[in-house]
Amino acid sequence: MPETAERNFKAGFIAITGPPNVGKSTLLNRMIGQKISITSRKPQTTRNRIQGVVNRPGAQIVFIDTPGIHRAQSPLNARIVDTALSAMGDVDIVLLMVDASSPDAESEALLKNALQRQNRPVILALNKIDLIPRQGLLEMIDGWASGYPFRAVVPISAHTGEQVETLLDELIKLLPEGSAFFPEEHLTDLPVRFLAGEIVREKVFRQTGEEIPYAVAVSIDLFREDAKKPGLTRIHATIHVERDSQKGIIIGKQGSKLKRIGEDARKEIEAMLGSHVFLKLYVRVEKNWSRNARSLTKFGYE
Ligand SMILES: Nc1nc2c(ncn2[C@@H]2O[C@H](COP(=O)(O)OP(=O)(O)OP(=O)(O)O)[C@@H](O)[C@H]2O)c(=O)[nH]1
Ligand SMILES: [Mg+2]
Repeated sequence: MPETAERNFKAGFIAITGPPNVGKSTLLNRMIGQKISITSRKPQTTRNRIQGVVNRPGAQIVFIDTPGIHRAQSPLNARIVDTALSAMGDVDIVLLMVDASSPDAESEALLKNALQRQNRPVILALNKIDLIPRQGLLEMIDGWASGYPFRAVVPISAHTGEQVETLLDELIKLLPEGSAFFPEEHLTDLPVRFLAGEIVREKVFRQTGEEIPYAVAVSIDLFREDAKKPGLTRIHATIHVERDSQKGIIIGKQGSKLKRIGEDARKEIEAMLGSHVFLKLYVRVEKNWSRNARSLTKFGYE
């Protein structure tokens, strides 16, 4: 009998949900031990469901990292929030994460509301405890625990890793018994082509100011191994923006910004693929794509 079919083995699906920017993707990457979900200081970095598989002795957890829940104003954000809310419907357990160092009352209220409408067990993670004094922590835990019947409340730091294994233990306790869904080496169901596009989008998020990231979508137009040079992958990606002025900002003075974005992305894609990469970036204006239903679908925001 394979190890994963042992009696008492536990396996199940857990959605990581919470307001934007609280550290959901950082936690997923830390638990997996590899970066599969892009992160940045800006809210609304994650736009799709990102599936990542975590194996521990006796258990396999399939995590679904989701976009941050907030009161969406734009059509793009409305789709993104729908994606996040619907992920909660398909899982065994919900992991709600909030930022202990910076409460977001409006999004937290939205989330409590959404949680009350479904009857899945919920565990609360209070993240970023590395940023706050320890004295207030107990009071904060009590405050949250009195407002909702969480199955556990665990203060953590996704950044330093503090208490992350404790959180995993609490989650595993609630998992249903069953055999593993995936072989151990399977970390994600995301194709490398999608991940490459996400890495480019992350570099744009990290290297541009306030408004640009939200106007950006990335498509991969070519992704193939060079026929003449084994070990070299050729990738062409297009950064779509909404206006000419945004195109100028992404390209930068004499192409300097685009060059930096390309270099950073290439290094990370090379590490992911374990091969050399030739990355060619294009910038294209697609007027108001984020308000257009067809463009949203085209760029993968279902
Ligand atoms: N100090 C500190 N920073 C953290 C911690 N966890 C995440 N961060 C930072 O918080 C920012 C947001 O992290 P993300 O993981 O992108 O947050 P998210 O919840 O996935 O955000 P969205 O996808 O936009 O909803 C990044 O700059 C992270 O480095 C933590 O435990 N401590
Ligand atoms: Mg995220």
